[in-house]
Amino acid sequence: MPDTDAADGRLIVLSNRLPKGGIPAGGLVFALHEALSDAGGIWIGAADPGTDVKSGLTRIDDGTQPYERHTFDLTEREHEGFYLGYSNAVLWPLFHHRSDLLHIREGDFASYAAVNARVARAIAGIVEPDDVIWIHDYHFLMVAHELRALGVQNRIGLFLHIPFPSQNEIMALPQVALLPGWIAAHDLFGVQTTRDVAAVNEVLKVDKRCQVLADGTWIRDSRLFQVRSFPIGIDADGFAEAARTATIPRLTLQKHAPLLIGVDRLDYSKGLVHRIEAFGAYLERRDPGSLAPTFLQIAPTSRGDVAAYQEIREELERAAGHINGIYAELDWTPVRYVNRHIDRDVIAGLYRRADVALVTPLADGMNLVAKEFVAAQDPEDPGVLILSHFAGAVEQLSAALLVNPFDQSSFADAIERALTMDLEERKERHAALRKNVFDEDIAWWTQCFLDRLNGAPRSFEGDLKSLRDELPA
Ligand code: ADQ
Repeated sequence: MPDTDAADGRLIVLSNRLPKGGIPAGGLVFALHEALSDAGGIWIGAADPGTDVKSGLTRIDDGTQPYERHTFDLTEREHEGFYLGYSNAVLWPLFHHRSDLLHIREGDFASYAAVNARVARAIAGIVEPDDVIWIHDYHFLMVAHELRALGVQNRIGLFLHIPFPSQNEIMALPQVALLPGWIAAHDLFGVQTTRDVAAVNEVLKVDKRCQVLADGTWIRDSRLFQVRSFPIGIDADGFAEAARTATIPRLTLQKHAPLLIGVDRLDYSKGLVHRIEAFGAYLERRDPGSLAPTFLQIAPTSRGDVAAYQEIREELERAAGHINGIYAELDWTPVRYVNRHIDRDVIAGLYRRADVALVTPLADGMNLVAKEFVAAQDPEDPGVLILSHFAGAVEQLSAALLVNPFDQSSFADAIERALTMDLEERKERHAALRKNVFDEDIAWWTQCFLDRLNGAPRSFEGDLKSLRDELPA
């Protein structure tokens, strides 16, 4: 059999962002913090861009955590080319099915490749034989490939937080021919959903050097690697507790008026304009004698220096203003749009206060807001989750009211149904959703990924036929 011994060395985590102060409760950062606290190890992330760049790592030496934290430097130009350019104006739109927003500029890929290579050299300089390397997201698709070129043999896993595009869409990436080699450099390439696994497999099938074995393991140039889905979860217990105990500001709604909520980074993938327009379509048909609903959309600006993000912000403001212009009364503002970061506990309390959540992205790797909303509800009187078919969360949360955000009329139907759903149906749907959110939480996700990475079959030097005979079918 190929060597499948679990490594018991340190964990080395690479993510673009590194928490520099305290560790926020809940969420991915908290999960990685827990995993590192258990295994011991090193967390590596980008420093703020500057002009002076060192090639190695700089340790943040504040002694607050039971593991090491290191940053790598980025020049202003690398921030522009690697981060704003190739990562967020090429990979992000392409992987979210928005090739119309692709902004391919000369030099950005060179910057991405240079940063990935420098980070790989820095990791190669500190890695010890038993260490396990866990890379996060689309910013670092080439790091494992660079590490292998430097002779690093350690187990390397990558988790992609965003969706994977179709074979047809990926053809718009100038570096498409290199992609199978980047993927194959990992022992484990993790994605959010089974449909992402299928999409990665389509891309690998086109590569003549890749072959798939009966159990789904891939082999390329004698290297074995796996592509698997690991739907990310949340700290469900922590979130539920925060929701129960949160103090939220007074919302000054009309008495008994229903509250709908949306919480998203201000990103074109989140479907914010479609959502507001669907709410407008619902208002148009609603019985004027019924209680006046308010839709609270919390959407802090993100990546504000990428052009497409400035545009979506303007579109959202226009759409919200338009609906309010038609329907607002002296004592009723139908759409409330809050463009700022809100404390997690207040968000938790708002979810619990809300009657309906609109989680309706046009494309999303998972969408944690859907799970947070479910965890925050009172099981005896739960709110209704309206969830887009295009959120990765739909594979687990099929008991939500599912919508196609592009179809305004059926979206408005779903809002009407959510606002009028009886308690029995709300409880039934919520119980199914809740079970999933609590069973498959963030600790479950971390464990699944690391167990699979530690047990992944390694590179195989023998002949392919005997390998096929040995692997389980
Ligand atoms: P994101 O695109 O950032 O993450 P999401 O999964 O929705 O999307 O997570 C957003 C988080 O930010 C949630 O925890 C939410 O509560 C919080 N948040 C949003 N708006 C906020 C505000 N105004 N104030 C405070 N907090 C706010 C990427 C992928 C997702 C994937 C995650 C994790 O795009 O598909 O689910 O990674 O893998």
